[in-house]
Amino acid sequence: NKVPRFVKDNAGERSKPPPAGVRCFSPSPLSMKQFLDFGSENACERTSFAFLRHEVPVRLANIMKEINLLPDNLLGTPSVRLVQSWYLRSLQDIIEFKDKNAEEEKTTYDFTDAVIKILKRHNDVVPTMAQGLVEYKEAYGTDPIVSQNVQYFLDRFYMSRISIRMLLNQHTLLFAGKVKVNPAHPKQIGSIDPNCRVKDVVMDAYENARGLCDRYYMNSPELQMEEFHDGSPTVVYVPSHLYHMVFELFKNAMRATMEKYGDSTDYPPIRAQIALGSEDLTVKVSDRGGGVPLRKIERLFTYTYSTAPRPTSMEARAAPLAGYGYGLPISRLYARYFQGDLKLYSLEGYGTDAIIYIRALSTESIERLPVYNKSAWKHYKTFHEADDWCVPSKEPKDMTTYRSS
Ligand code: W6P
Repeated sequence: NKVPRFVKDNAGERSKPPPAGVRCFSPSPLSMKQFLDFGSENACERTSFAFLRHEVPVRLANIMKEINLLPDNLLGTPSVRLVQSWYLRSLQDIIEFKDKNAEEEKTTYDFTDAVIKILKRHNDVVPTMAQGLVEYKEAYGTDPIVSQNVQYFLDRFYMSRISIRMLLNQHTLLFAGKVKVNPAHPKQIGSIDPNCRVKDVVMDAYENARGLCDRYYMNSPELQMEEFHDGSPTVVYVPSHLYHMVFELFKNAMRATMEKYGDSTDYPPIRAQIALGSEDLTVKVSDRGGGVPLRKIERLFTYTYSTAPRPTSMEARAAPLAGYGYGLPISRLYARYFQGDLKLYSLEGYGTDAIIYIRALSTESIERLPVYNKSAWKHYKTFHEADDWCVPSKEPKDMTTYRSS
């Protein structure tokens, strides 16, 4: 074992549990309707500014408390330190506006400027955190307890990031230009489409995944699209989030199909089904790429499992469908962000169904946000005892012991 290189012991400070019930510092989840209201006629930049100058520091501070609970050796890696410094900077940048006069044009102008700077500063958080995990693994190897804590942390950390970027991005799209309408998407309210045609997004993602597949494998599976309704279902949703999810699913489905059928001339098509019910809008992407055994499904969503040194060679970069990376776990967070989910069901030896669940009703599409409290704190601090299920043994107990004669 190597000498720990990045240890800094501030565990005394960090082991204090959080105070109970300080509600004004808990994040406030927004509904789709509230997001749309910020973009409506009677809402203005000042309203958005007043909300964000409180809410953004709250969301930043909540997740910063959790960063501080990471194991010393991980928190001490240069990459995690760097990410931590970005969060501190951005928190300071926003807190600057605490006592500024919202009626002055300069204030709101400077604020929008600060928001843009923050979005840029945090652009590379995901690859940088991944690099931190690589640095940790190289120095200390892998450990199931740390891996479990990292999974818990990164799901919350990336969800927090998605939510903060959503807030900041809406503000810039609505108020950074002279007009509220986005010329590329005139019917959207910022990044939200009140009439998002799911089929169009699915088709677009398929075509783009297919382009990558064709380049890499010189061929690609067809798409078989099925809808079960007259007229194409629409939802109030963020099309770019839906695109991100289905694009990821198509890449995986195509890779599995191409790898299984190798050089054959035709491939089983990928099927996409879209269904709308009273509660759910469901998108199912099915492939016949041979499937994944149940034992290995969870790994597809595990950050520590998917963490490999970043491709540096041109060859590795050119492989567009290679490596699961963080695509699936982050896609699942996008689905969960507005109270949906993403699940994989596989039939090993045959193929895989990947299902995205989206809330059909915009009144139910409310941000799902992590909050730092005692229960979260316990997740990091709990001493992990032995599992309460037996370990299956390959060598069964010698049953002769129990012979009656
Ligand atoms: C596979 C593995 C996978 C992950 C996600 C989506 C589809 C598929 N197909 O074989």
